[in-house]
Order: sequence, then structure tokens, then C-alpha cells
Amino acid sequence: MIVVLKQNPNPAQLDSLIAWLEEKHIEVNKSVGTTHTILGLVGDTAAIDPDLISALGIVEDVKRVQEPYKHANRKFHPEATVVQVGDAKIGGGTLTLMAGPCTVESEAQIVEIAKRIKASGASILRGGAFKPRTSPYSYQGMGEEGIALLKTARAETGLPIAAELTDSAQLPLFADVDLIQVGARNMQNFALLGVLGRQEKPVMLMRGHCATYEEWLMSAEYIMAGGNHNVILCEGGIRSLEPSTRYALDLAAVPILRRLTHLPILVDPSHAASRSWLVPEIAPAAVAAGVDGISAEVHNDPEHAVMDGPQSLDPDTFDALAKKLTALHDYLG
Ligand SMILES: [Mn+2]
Repeated sequence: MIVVLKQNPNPAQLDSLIAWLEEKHIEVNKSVGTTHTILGLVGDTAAIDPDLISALGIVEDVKRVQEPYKHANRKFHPEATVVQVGDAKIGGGTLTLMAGPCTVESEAQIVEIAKRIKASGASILRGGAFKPRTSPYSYQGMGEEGIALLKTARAETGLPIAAELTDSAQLPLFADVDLIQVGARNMQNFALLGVLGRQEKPVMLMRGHCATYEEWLMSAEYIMAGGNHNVILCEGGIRSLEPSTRYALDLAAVPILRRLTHLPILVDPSHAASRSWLVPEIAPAAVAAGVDGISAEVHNDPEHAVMDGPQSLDPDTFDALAKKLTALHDYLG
């Protein structure tokens, strides 16, 4: 349920309304906008009589919210959420570029990539340390050492760092990581999402390969229900019948989610494309669709990359792409 307040509501009346709702075990989320203040009510609102609240002098309107996601709902929070990641901001009209290798391999590799992507305008370094692989026999990542090397690259460049967490037991190792990524395969690992909701670090939630928008937003809701509202959504493609790409990049997700949620939305074209030449072809379409940022795989030596070399951009190609995307974003306004 949402309660839209009249402009400049009497503070004493507002406090007493909130206190009354909280007595009934309703969680009240206040969102102060430029024109209106909105109270988003979460809990068993079936017992609340909307007419009773509508009759109050400070209330303009009361609406029931049909969607099962509340905290993530645009109706609860009409203004776009901006998530701060180190010095970088995601959401609210800027185009944020995040880049880095599929997996951290060595200090020389990650530091060189960090320097190159920073020079190209990227503001967040991404790199895998714990890799969720389809086969248990495949390389699983450097683990703790990979996190330590990401921190070295951050110290060298000042770029905040992002890495995927695959198990809540790894959380202590992420204490000094700026952005935690939840991979597509873990999008509905509700126990993991619950743990990430009870800590404060921003979380980037990849869309599950078979997830609907509503399922994806319900996963965001799991994190937000725990108190962590620093959630970023990332579209990386869904399973389709077409074998030319690994996943079909669903760009309609961007404008549709924009209406459904206030959370920032990124697109990862590398994950979907699985071929590097295709990345610069589809990334501008994501910018045109209104995305808040692009997350791309970049490697200083793609031919010898341990993982995902064929879909990784070399730093020069990323540099040209970054310029193109920034120019397009500026043009579209
Ligand atoms: Mn990868």
C-alpha cells in the first residue's frame, strides 16, 4: 500500500500516522520527492482500512500495490535510486562504465587492465576471483588471492572494485570489496540474497538466465527486505533457441524495468554475446535503450586469457567503444 501525502504535511500529524502504522507492525518507508512525499507500507496491510487513512488532512491518496515487490517498486520510490560505489555513482542519468577481465590472473594483468580501462573512462574495475563454472573440472578462479590482487589494482588506480560472491561463507573476504556481484546462476539463491540484505555493501544482481522481470525484482526484494537498498540490476541475456549467441540480450528489459523499479539497470553485453566482435555492435543499443551503465569484459591479452578470452575486448577496442558510448549517451541526453 502507498500513501501519497499532500505538500508540506504537518510534521506532528505525519509522525502520529507513522507511529500508528508501526504499532500495527507495518514497516513504513518514507520517500521524499520534489513534489510529493510518499509512504510505502510493507507488511500485512490487509487489516488497514484505506478510507481511514484517506480521511486524514495530510493525505492526498491511498493506493494498494498489486505487485509482489514493494521496496523495489517505482511506486514506492518514484525518484531514481543512485547507488554509490567508491567514488563512482550508478543511476540517476549518468552512464557508468565497468570493465575488467573474466578472472584475475596475476598482479601484472589486473593492474595493467585497471590502468587501461581507467584511461578510457571506466569508473569501476570488475574481476572474477570465485568463478561459478558449469563443470567442476573447470578452473574455479584464484579465490582469496584474486581479491587481494583486485585491491592492489585499486590501490594503483583508485578505481573501486567489483567481484562475484558465490557463497555467503566468502563474505568476510569481501569486507573491503566495493561492489558484490551475484551471478545469474545465484539469482534465486534466496539464502544468499538474505545474507547480502543484512549487510550494507552495494549488490549487483545479474538476471537469471530463465528469469522473468518479476522473478528478478523479487530477488532484488529479498536483498532490500533485509535493509540493504543498494541494489543494481544487470541484464546479461536469457536462454533462447538461437545458438549464435550464448544468451539473447533482452534490451526491452531496460525501458520496462525503468517503469517497474527505481533501481539502476546495467547491461553486460560480453556475457550475452560470447564473441568480442559482437560486443561493440550491441553495446550502443543498450545505451540507446536508456541503461545506467555497461559492464564489459576487457583483457590486456585476450588470446591468452585463462577464461572468456573470445568474448573479451582488448583495451584499444574498449577505448574506442567507451568514447562511442559516452558520445551517444551525451547526444541522447
Ligand atoms: Mn566471464
